[in-house]
Amino acid sequence: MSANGPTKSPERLLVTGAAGFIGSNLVHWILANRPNAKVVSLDALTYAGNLASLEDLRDHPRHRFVHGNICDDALVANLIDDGVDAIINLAAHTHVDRSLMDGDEFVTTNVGGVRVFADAVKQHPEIRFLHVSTDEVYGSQGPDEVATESAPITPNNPYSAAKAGGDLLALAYQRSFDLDILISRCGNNYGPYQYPEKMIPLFVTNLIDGHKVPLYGDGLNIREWIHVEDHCAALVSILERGRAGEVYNITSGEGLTNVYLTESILEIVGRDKSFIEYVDDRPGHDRRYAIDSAKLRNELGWEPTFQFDDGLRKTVQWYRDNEAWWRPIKSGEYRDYYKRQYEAGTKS
Ligand code: NAD
Ligand code: TDX
Repeated sequence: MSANGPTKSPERLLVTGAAGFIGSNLVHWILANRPNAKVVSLDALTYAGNLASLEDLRDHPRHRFVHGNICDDALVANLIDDGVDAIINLAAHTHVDRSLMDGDEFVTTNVGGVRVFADAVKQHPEIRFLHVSTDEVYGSQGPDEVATESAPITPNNPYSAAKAGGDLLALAYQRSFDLDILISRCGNNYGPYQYPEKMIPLFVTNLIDGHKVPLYGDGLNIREWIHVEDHCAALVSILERGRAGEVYNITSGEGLTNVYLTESILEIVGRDKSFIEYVDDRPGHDRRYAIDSAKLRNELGWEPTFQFDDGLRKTVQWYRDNEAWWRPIKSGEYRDYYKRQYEAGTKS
């Protein structure tokens, strides 16, 4: 691959965080849409990693699952020695509320894990490394602000600060050693296989079971929501045609308040507003995320395909049809779902 981007689709891919929400969707997307691609899925199977999300790929001839940690230099080196053209790094600790309780694993994986791959591609500069990041690194935007890729990095919670650290480290290695490293930054994803601690699957599954939904603060925080399949298509475009050293924002541009989103979910599931329970706000809760994806759209021709209302209906239906996927999760750790929020004592 040249510094101007690969000349053809990379065929031997290492996808990390592949048993998580976006990772499992991405592995399915690649195997379905890139008939020559072979995928090695690496995942530590933390609480958020679920092999059930890859179950149908168990005997797939172009897929192999490896249980392991991205912070393990020797394991990563061995996987690379097996033959890898490109790495897509999604492995991370991802839940903001958890990062507020204990930031340790966030720094270890979200910063330290990126260092492992940066050093690995320093030894193998022929490998393209796409590091998957988030709009949260730009911090909260004012009412009329929209962050482009050159906006200041001003994260406000331990999760996003650790993601920002990983981004900066990846970019520093790219510049220092002229490596084939790129970064994507996406808004909030929704769709199948999302762990029911995140807002949409938490609210949908609570409402299916007749439980209330905990809305933080005044509910007027704004997030831009994108269907996970649109994110996957964008990642593959960036991997195949993005320019080394560049950052690409990914967004649908559909910014919604949490109240609007909650009422949309209530309507689809068939519950009234009495199912909303306003609870204490998340500490440091970013008011509004808004990013500009003109670079991705103009340079690589990517466009989202899902219209939010339709994508949300399909997603609710997926959780209705796949109780066998989420019930085991909720019946254990999430039995007392919102009482656990801020169990470290920050919630009054
Ligand atoms: P997720 O929590 O559902 O999945 C993360 C996966 O990473 C899990 O399977 C977990 O087991 C694995 N993992 C964690 N630490 C690991 C380690 N040290 N080694 C190997 N595997 C490890 O998260 P997600 O929502 O699928 O997010 C994936 C990536 O996309 C993250 O990097 C996240 O920052 C980024 N992102 C997510 C969103 C979103 O809305 N979900 C938006 C933008 C960017
Ligand atoms: O119970 C809840 N009640 C509530 O009001 C939860 C879990 C969330 N919220 C609010 C907080 C946010 O304003 O809903 C919004 C969305 O919350 P999350 O689903 O936790 O997502 P967010 O904090 O925005 O971060 C997500 O998007 C960016 C992902 O978790 C990150 O991994 C990604 O980088």
